[in-house]
Amino acid sequence: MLKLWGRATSMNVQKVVWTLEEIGVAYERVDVGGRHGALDTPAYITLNPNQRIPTLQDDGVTVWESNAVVRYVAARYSEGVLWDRDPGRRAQADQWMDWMQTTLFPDFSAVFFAVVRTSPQK
Ligand SMILES: N[C@@H](CCC(=O)N[C@@H](CS)C(=O)NCC(=O)O)C(=O)O
Repeated sequence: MLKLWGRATSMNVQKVVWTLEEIGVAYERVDVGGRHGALDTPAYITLNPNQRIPTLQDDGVTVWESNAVVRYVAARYSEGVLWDRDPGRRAQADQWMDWMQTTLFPDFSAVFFAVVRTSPQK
């Protein structure tokens, strides 16, 4: 069965979970990262040398980097639905995924950590 490594509170894990649930493919999620730790174990580093989540294992294939994982799952299990056969239409999804990761997120994360993850006293 497909195995997804990463705590449920991670937005990068959540985007993979969302994709898997939309497709309806069976998977097992393993809590690692955050308070669960384990990202610095030799076994996990073998899977993902970045020591980050998510990481996906599927039938001999290991994929890390959340957008790559989403694309892999869509291509493998949802061809013609989430994985559009038309490259032009697929590029529309790709551009927003990559925009979020590379353009929006760096600015958004500064605000998020300052406002949501920092105590009011600080
Ligand atoms: N660009 C990477 C970012 C991965 C990332 O930074 N993941 C965070 C969680 S959102 C992480 O691993 N944090 C360490 C931890 O949870 O312990 C991706 O999209 O997969």
